[in-house]
Amino acid sequence: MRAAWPTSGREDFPLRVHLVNPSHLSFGVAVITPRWLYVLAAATPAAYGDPAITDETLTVLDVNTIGAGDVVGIGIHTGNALRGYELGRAARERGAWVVFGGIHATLYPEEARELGQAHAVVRGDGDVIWSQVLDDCRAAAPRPQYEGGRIEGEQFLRARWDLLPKDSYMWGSVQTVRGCPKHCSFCSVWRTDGQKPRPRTVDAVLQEVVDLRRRGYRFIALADDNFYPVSLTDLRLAEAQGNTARVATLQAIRSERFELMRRLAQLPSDLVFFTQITMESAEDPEFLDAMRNARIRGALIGVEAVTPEGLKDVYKDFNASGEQLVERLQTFRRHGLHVLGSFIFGLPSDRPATFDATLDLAQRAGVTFAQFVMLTPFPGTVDFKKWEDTTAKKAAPVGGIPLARHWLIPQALRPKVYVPHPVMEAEEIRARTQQVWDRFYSMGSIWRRSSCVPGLRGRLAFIFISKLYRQMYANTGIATDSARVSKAARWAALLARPCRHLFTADPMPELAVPMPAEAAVPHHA
Ligand code: B12
Ligand code: SF4
Repeated sequence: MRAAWPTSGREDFPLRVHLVNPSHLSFGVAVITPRWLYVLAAATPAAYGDPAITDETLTVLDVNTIGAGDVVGIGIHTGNALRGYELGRAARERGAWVVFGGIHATLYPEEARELGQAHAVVRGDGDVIWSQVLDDCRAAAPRPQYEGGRIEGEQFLRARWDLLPKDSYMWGSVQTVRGCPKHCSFCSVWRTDGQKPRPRTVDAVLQEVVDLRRRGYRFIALADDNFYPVSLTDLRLAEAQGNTARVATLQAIRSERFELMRRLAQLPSDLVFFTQITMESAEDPEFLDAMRNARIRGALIGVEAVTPEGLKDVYKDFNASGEQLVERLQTFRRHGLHVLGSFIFGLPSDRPATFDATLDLAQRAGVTFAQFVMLTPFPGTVDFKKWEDTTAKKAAPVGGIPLARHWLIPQALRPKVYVPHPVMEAEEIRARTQQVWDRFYSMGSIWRRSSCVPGLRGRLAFIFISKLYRQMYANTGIATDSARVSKAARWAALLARPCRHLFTADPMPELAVPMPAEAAVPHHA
């Protein structure tokens, strides 16, 4: 029987829109709001009513809420595609129109139709095309594929934060720019989102941040591919080439970034932002200072490797290595920015000694948090293509699934390391990676790092958050069997609840959007 619907009363318009973020692990509380759900909710015309939103990182979808003729939108990245397909099949069985979108569906639309039984797949950005898809479903004539494309920054919609469930997330998420001019070999962003930065307008970003703060969110992830889309080197190169048009474009983007940070700085002082940024920004003290003033307190920095050979492996020559790397990472700390260093293990140039060397560098460089991921060939990347052609096509299937479609292999059978290494066995890489996590997040190390926050309460909060981070990312990601994954998930769920309270603030319903810098200056005749 179809479950009762809380926002019924639209008997004249029975079609319901469901948006589902798939996950095979549910924690009850989640760290960051999955932005796409609330952007697609904003793209849903009012005539369809408020969509029913399910984020499975909180709770599993109750398929009984889906009725015949409803539209079920499922967003997938590679890591949750398998669960997404299960949901697609379940929704189709209930007679609903099934629509897939997100980065993985963009790369493999055929797969979503075949395994997820999608009636339609949206490739690229959903903001503009979604209403068309809904109208076609309503007319019982959805097209198999829609091209959402790469829309311009001004077309990005403001997320519907009014639909957020209560007491569920620690951080809000707001995007300020999409696309990244770099071309790292393990990353798909520059290929799917493009290398041309597409910044949103400053006003649109500010309105969303204020909306979230009004609701009591004071921690906000700026969910950008790269918060620093124009480096000083880019500017110097364009100038040296005498390319005045490019210099003007780059300058305009840079100025707008500063304008954004000036306006963020006018917001309440309890706001805390976190973003992702390239290491080159360490050469730009003016930018780092503006970030600090805007209360951008931390950033994920893709360090990836600590040796020049490792950086070459991933086409990231613009990063520093060795002692210069330590110095660059410390620069962020000097400018008041905490670093979440992201390191990759399993690169062809890695050796057993690389693990200790990486841990040692991370500790000496004073990074506040770190993640140690194992090289995974994500579709859409240069690495994937190379791996597919050289290794995957020749490998034996796992559980009947070709290795080149590793995300379709059931979780319990999934290999932990995909790329064969010239000198180390897969298990050695996994075990050494796990050891590095264990040592970086040992109680002693966390306690030492916790001195970066004032007061005993602050230090205790830091310990909680470090342990939560470790449980959510290391233990659920690289544990070798599903029993350990479930245990880690239970621990994470247990830690998550008290952690959430550390992030909340009293709502500020009266908070106004700060005026642009010029307008804020009083004019005297
Ligand atoms: C923020 C972010 C995170 C946050 C996520 C927080 C959260 N709760 O959402 C954190 C830090 C936790 C994270 C973690 C990881 N991430 Co991440 N992340 C991002 C990032 C930078 C932005 C995502 C975002 O919010 N975008 C804004 C929204 C509005 O855009 P969107 O999701 O693309 O949605 C639009 C369209 O895709 C489309 N759409 C999406 N869904 C649907 C559904 C339907 C029905 C329709 C019609 C349209 C549609 O419309 C939307 C609006 O335009 C992206 C980069 C990127 N450019 O996407 C990487 C990215 C998604 N992450 C990636 C990866 C690899 C990871 C990790 C595996 C990293 C790691 N090694 O640990 C983990 C995995 C986490 C997990 N649970 O599995 C990859 C995914 C690659 C792939 N092929 O799947 C990306 C693309 C980055 C990259 N370097 O390649 N990530
Ligand atoms: S890893 Fe970061 S810097 Fe490299 S292309 Fe992807 S988003 Fe850009």
